[in-house]
Amino acid sequence: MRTAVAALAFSTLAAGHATFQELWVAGKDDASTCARLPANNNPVTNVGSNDIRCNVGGTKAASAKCSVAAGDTVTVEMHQQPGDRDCSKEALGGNHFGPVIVYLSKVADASSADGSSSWFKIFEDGYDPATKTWGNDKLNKGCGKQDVKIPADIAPGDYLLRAETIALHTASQANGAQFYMTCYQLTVTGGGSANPSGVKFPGAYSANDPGIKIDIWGSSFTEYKIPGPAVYSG
Ligand SMILES: [Cu+2]
Repeated sequence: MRTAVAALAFSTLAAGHATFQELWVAGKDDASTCARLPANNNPVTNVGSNDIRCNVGGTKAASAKCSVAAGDTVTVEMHQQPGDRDCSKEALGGNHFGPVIVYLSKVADASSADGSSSWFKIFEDGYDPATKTWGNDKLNKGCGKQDVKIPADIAPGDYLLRAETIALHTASQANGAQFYMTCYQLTVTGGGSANPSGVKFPGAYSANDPGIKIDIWGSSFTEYKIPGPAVYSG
């Protein structure tokens, strides 16, 4: 949400909205080859919908799976418009403040998995009250990119990686939080035998979670509780 005038002017263009659309593996740009690109850049707002798994259109297979060694770092990349990686533009538009969260789910085949399997969290960045910085402020400063370490001890095989940011600027209203997520198709090599327990989508989030229904603008806002389970770091 921007000013009223801007909101009117840009309402049909979904101003500020964005999608995670590229993936880097250990510093190599795999572009969008393994990203299940969402149908558009609008948010999901119903945490009880299956769209909360991999976004609208997110059951459609990507063209490939990205191969990543357990213990390596991947980088998810978000932009407002498909294929527009211009670093002078904000990744997610003004005021869409909120956390960045990343999950993995072990699946039989990352090309056909529907996201109904269980998800464990491998990264989260919420809000730093000392600097008043949100996780997605860092996306905006860093050309839409967020580094995430794949745990070194997880079992090899196919996974879906679910990258998410939640915009909280209107989250004081019921169902006002905006969820932006993309699933990436991975094949993890090496690793160990860990198979971390996880959560289901829908189910992991409730519309009334303190990190989902929240007024981030009021004077009572001082800290932020990131929704979902604890991070599994291996
Ligand atoms: Cu918005």
